[in-house]
Amino acid sequence: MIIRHNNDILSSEITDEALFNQRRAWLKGTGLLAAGSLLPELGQAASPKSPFSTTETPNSFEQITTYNNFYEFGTDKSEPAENAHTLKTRPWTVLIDGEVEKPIRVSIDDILKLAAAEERIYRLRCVEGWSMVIPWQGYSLSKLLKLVKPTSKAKFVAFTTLNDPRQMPGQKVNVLNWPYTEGLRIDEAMHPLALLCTGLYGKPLPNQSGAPLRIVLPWKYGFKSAKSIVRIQFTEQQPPTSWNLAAPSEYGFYSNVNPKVDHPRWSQAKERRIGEFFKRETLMFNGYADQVAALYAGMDLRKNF
Ligand SMILES: Nc1nc2c(c(=O)[nH]1)N[C@H]1C(S)=C(S)[C@@H](COP(=O)(O)O)O[C@H]1N2
Ligand SMILES: [Mo]
Repeated sequence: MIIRHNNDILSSEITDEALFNQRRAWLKGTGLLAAGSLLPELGQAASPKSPFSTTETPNSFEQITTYNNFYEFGTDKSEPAENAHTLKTRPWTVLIDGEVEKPIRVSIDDILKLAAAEERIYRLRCVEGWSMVIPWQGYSLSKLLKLVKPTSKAKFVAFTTLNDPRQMPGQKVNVLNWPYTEGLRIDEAMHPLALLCTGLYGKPLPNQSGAPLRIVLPWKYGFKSAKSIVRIQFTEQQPPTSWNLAAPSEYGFYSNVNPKVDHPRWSQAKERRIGEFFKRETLMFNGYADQVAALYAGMDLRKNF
């Protein structure tokens, strides 16, 4: 049953990916892609393409959905794809509360209706030293956050993943503090690059990728991009985060991609793109220095790693 289910998904996705790449190749040929014009219609993949997108060639759907970090479904890269079918993504609500005038609970269907999804092709740079290029779908996180009025005390935003060991068997193992939590400063969360992500390759997010919604912060190491979020909390104090709690000297609160600040156990100067053999140079803020460096003006990035 499970195997057949996976095969069904794969065959349809491969077709979409082939069309997606054909469409990109054709657009490049006509010069339309460089001009940044809207993509021609092609089912769900026909969302407008963001000016924030990288022009690098995306990894394949197969690579993106079979090489994952999602410890709630196991710590091996292949385990989320094998195990995440137990996650139930409907009904699904997100509680937005904390330092806000009026807390709200929104359903995933209302979140999907709130704004039109666009395609954002972002590099994802994992702190472990590998990277991928992924055509995400979604809209700026700020659009959802603006639904509530934060009080004057609010300085940070905390994100919490679902906590349910029956659906997420990896939570029975104490590798991290469950539920998975992450956090951002408000100005980081409101930055237009911060993506509220509901799909990839023009399809709803596969479970192993963080269905039904996750965030993607392309200028930060991958672990800041929390998956399967059920709660967004405005806080006065910097919120605790799972990786920082697990190893505070290795994983800081900011975790901006920075080739000049090494992890205590390895260099961050280079990365291996999944599917490639030779390493590439890692770019400051993962290539988004022009857009985000101002957020950290005057900060010692060695101390605030
Ligand atoms: N809830 C949750 N979110 C998570 C993780 C996790 O284990 N649990 N892993 C993080 C890490 S380390 C990375 S690199 C990215 C991986 O995203 P991907 O599998 O979609 O490439 O998800 C991040 N979000
Ligand atoms: Mo990661």
